[in-house]
Amino acid sequence: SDTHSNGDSKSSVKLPNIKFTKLFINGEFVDSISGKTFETIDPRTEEVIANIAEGDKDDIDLAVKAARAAFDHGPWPRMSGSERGRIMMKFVNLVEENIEELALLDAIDAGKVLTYGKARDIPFGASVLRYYAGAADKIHGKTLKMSNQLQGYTLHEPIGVVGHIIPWNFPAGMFFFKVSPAMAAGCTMVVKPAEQSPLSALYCANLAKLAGVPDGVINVVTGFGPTAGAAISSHMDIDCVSFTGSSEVGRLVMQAAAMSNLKSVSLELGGKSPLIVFDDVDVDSVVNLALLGGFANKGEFCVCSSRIFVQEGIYDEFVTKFVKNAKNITVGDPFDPSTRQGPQVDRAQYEKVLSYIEHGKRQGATLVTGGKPSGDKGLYIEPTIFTNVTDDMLIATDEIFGPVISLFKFKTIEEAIERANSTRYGLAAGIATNNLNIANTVSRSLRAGIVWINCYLAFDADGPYGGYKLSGFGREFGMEGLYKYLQVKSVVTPLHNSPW
Ligand code: TXE
Repeated sequence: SDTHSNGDSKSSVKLPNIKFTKLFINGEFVDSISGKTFETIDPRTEEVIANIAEGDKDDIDLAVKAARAAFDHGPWPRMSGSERGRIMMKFVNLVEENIEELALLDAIDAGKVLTYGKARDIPFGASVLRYYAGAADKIHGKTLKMSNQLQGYTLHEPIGVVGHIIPWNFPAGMFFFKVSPAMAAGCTMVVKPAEQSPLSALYCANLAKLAGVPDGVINVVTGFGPTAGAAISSHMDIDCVSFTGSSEVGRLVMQAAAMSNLKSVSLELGGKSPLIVFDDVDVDSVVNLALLGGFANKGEFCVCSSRIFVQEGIYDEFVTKFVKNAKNITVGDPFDPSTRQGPQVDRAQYEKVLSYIEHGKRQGATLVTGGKPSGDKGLYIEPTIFTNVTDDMLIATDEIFGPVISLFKFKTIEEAIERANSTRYGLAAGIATNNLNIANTVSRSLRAGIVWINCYLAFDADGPYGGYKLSGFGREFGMEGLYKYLQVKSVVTPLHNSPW
């Protein structure tokens, strides 16, 4: 198609230099104990980018030992918050000097559009690290005026050794979302990047070392979910696991945590987020918002507005404009500056998306644009839109995690709220209206962890977000994002004349 860019300017494309392919344990890059490696694949071509050390249970054990020693005896949890913050700021500065390199790694490893990586993903990851660097010396408890002539205070202590299991849709960004609050809290950690996209986390580990983060504070073990990932969730010496990924694996993680040492768990899982468009809006601008919300990062975004509800008065106009603009999205090589949508991350995801498209057609939805692979090689899929979708079709109920949007027509506010909420998930939602009362009423009624009014994907390091229902629990960003890495201890003392 004329909107597929093949990256013909290949000779001028700068590809990343792959420097780090080994596990990062106790401040050193090491081979896996088994000596095994796995291939990480370039989704533009399905060719091998590099062989990566394949960590499994034994390597996780080694990394946990390093993290435990750094927690029990190392300087990190013992230094003042401001000292930790100072080291984290050095880390941020290095990240900001390496924005291009990190964006290049995520582009080749996960098919993420380079220009967006440089302008948005990596700078946002850095802003999260900077936010928590600034929070590190603002962690404090309360004084408690108790009954019975007692007084108390609370101490907020780091929870201990944290396991972070991260997905592939925002490899570098997610690394910072996870490690930053845990670092500020004074925790030490083991990070397991997704097997599809291990490169940027290893690169970040090296930046942490250069910034002076003590050995053992951040360990990165690359490997597969059922081996390295499961070794984290079932580990007896990890105090907290923070997971982002599928709801299915989220259940396994929680089960393993329960059956091992009852480590605390936070889960950021899938979504099927609604965007509700009321008929008082300026259609052109909301069409652009909806394109962003629905197709950003090729739909590989847990908060994607994959269900768009449009009020009947503007429905036809909205559909026409939305489809026209979706057709203009340039799909192609993520290194090409004209590209807006890169390839799906791997063959499994690509096939999952195409099979949902088939379901949609088979169940009787109307395919209005897209619906098939884009280009003749690589894992590209055309931006796809369905209308005449009923709320119970698979394309309306399941997280597709690809560039596939369903459009629905609604009449009343009540109907919109009810249908928007009729999902197993509850991660994000959007409302487009100029009516303040409608915006406030609907935002209160939606069962979702973040509601965007007249914007979408408007994330900020200061704004907590996370799941309701099957989208998980626990919050990321903001001070709420820090609390899961802290234990609260009450210290109680009698006053003079206390019966104690
Ligand atoms: O996820 P997995 P997959 C959704 C999205 C996608 C689907 C499947 O719908 O299509 O999940 O993607 C590790 N114990 N999201 O299969 O398997 C794994 O190695 C411990 C939404 O890639 O959940 C990786 O590091 N860990 C999402 C991480 O879990 C295990 C982002 C996520 O992979 C494990 C990604 C196990 N038994 C997918 N099995 C979001 N919320 O943004 C796997 N892992």
